[in-house]
Parts: sequence; C-alpha cells; structure tokens
Amino acid sequence: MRLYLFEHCSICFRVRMAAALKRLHLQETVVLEDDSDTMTRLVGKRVVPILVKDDGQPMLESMDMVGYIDGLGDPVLTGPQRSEIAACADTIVAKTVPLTWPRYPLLGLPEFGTVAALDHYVVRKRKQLGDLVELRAKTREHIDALTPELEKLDRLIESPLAVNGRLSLDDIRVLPLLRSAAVVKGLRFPHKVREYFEAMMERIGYQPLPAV
Ligand SMILES: N[C@@H](CCC(=O)N[C@@H](CS)C(=O)NCC(=O)O)C(=O)O
Repeated sequence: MRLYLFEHCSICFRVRMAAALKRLHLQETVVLEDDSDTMTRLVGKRVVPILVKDDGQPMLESMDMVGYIDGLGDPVLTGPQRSEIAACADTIVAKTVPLTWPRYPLLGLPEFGTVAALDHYVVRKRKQLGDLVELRAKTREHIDALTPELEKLDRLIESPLAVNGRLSLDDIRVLPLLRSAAVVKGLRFPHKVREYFEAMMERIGYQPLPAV
C-alpha cells in the first residue's frame, strides 16, 4: 500500500496514525505542493491523502482509508465515539487554520522542496486567508481564540492513551489536529491535552513537527 500525502496535512496524518497503531508499514510518497499532475493522474483531481491499495485501486476518503486499514487483521479502533469530541474537533480545526497555514511554509517540509512548490502554496493560501505574514503578526489574537476550545477538549479527555478511554475514531479525529496546532510555538496545551498529545505521539512513534 502506498499513501500519497503532504507532511503538514492533518487529514493525511489520520491514515498514518491508523497504520502506526496497527504496526502496519505504509509506503509513503510526499507529493510536491505544485505537483497536481501526480494527484490528478491517480484520482482525477487535486487532493491528498490518496491510498493506493496493493491491488492498485486508489482510495480517496481519509476515514474510509482508516476503516480499511483498521479492518486488516484485528481492529484496534473499537472504543466508543462521542459527538462532543467530533464537534470539538471541528471547532479546533477552524480556529487552528489561521495559525497553522501561515507557519507550514516555514518548517522546511518536503512538499515545499522547490521554490515553485513553496510559492504555489503561498499564493493559494493568500487567496483563501489573506497575507500570511499579516496572519502571523496576529498570532496572539488567534491563540486567544483557540485556547478556550483546547480547554473544552481538556475537560473531555478521559485518558492519555485514548480520548474516550479506549481507542476509537475520535482519536483519529483529535490527535492529527494537535500535531498541527503544536507547530505554533507560543501555544500552550492545557495539562490533559499535553499529556494526551505526548503519550499518543510516543505510542505511534512520531516526533512532533517543528514549532515556529
Ligand atoms: N474528505 C477528504 C478531504 C481531503 C482534503 O481536504 N485534503 C486536503 C489536504 S491539504 C487537500 O487535498 N486539499 C487540496 C489542496 O491542497 O489543493 C478526506 O477526508 O480525505
């Protein structure tokens, strides 16, 4: 199986996390940000993650990929899900974007490995969110908007090794968002969120991304 991804992409990290929890090796290809051709050749549009199964068939939806991987052998994501976690994750994504998108191009990630790829990202994101330098200059304001949501999550976490006490799809919803949020240097995770982030990243054998 081969996963096509961007290193900074939290949706791609869902699939990597599921594979790591299963101790299953995924071959990985990091696509250059401006390499729309590779994505289009595989699935007819510009999108990652793409999981190409051993039979050559590509899969498109991250949660389908997670389900497929978890279904190989004994499943591990068998715990209960809570709608409050999914709702909290949705709010965290929305409040994280103005902090993380302007930082990803500063991290030296492989998808930005050429000047053209880096500029392709900056131009696209500027159209969607505005000037990335101006956004970074408003870091404090955006951290203040995100912090209450992380505190809400803190109150919902039941164990450092599973957000609902037993591993479930909610962990797949939450951990990748925290990995993204952790690129923001001035952001402090509340106590239980930090414990959960550190324990889960260690469990799946991933180092956090650099923080700037
Ligand atoms: N529903 C899809 C969403 C995938 C998605 O939004 N991927 C983003 C990741 S950055 C993407 O490819 N955006 C288009 C782009 O970067 O041009 C899934 O869960 O797999």
